[in-house]
Amino acid sequence: MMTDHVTDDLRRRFAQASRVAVLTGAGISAESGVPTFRGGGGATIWEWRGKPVSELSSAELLATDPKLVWEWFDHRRGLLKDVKPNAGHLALAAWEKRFDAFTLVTQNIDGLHATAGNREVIELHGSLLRGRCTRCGTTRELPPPPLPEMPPRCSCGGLLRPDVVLFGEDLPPGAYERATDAAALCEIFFVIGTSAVVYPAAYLPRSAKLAGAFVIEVNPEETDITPRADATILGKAGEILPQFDFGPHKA
Ligand code: BJW
Ligand code: ZN
Repeated sequence: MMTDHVTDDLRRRFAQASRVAVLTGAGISAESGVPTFRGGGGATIWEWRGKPVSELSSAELLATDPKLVWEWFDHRRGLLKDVKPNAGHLALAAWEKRFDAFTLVTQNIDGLHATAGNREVIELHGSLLRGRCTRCGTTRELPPPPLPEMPPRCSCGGLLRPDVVLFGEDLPPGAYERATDAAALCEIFFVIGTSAVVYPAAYLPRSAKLAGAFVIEVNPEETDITPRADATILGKAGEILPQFDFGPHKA
């Protein structure tokens, strides 16, 4: 089913559910002004300093030119400086309070779900706001950009790397497992603002569907998930998500 607004049937299902899981991607932050990776109408980062994102965010480049990779991430952190959560993020923060079981899984590294008020966020691809020591493994909050030291170091003397998951790297321990558990147990699975081409995140809506969840996609464009979703709402997250309300079924 394809629609451009939240229908009464979707609103009723939502109001009656008690277990909800959500997967978000770059599209949810688009209305806050954060560029997406692969289209969707707004600003999109394809390349920076003449290199494509796939090369910049790669383990190969990190091994050969960590300074350049840090400059790329520092540039991205600079873009986030004045960015605020939008109505889509805020709706998800309200959902967390409301449902008996609510799991928010994000591919985003911008930290905006936490800023919006979600207390538990499974960050599949890590965070732009943290570094991780390549010697002792400690993660630490980074100072605001620009970084004074490039590449930055841990107090143990080891080099820090961005605490993000680059192509070909494993996801943070346990993160994907917790996400698949939520996908298997939920009644409604939302896929919001993701092109769903990056794995293993893109398996989550598929596994939720196989486990019997009702899958609702929110995206201004059709994606690979659209033919598999029970409903696709063609629209912007910040406009669509606040249209879901909880109805009278719970006090
Ligand atoms: C709106 C909107 C609005 C606009 N409202 N919506 C199985 C099959 C095939 C390949 C693989 C596979 N398993 C693993 C792979 C390899 C690889 C992969 O998936 N490659 C594919 C690209 C082919 N995956 C990996 O390497 C992963 N690791 C892994 O699997 O480890 C195990 C392993 C190790 C070694 C060997 C083999 C296996 C790791 C993936 C890490 C991805 N990292 C990135 C970069 C992070 C750092 C950085 O930011 O630079 O994460 S890639 C990039 O894409 C970023 C994103 O999180 C990710 C997903 O993008 P997302 O969020 O979907 O954004 P967009 O831009 O694509 O889409 C935006 C959407 O929003 C659009 O649809 C718009 O329409 C929509 N939109 N405005 C709502 N207002
Ligand atoms: Zn260290």
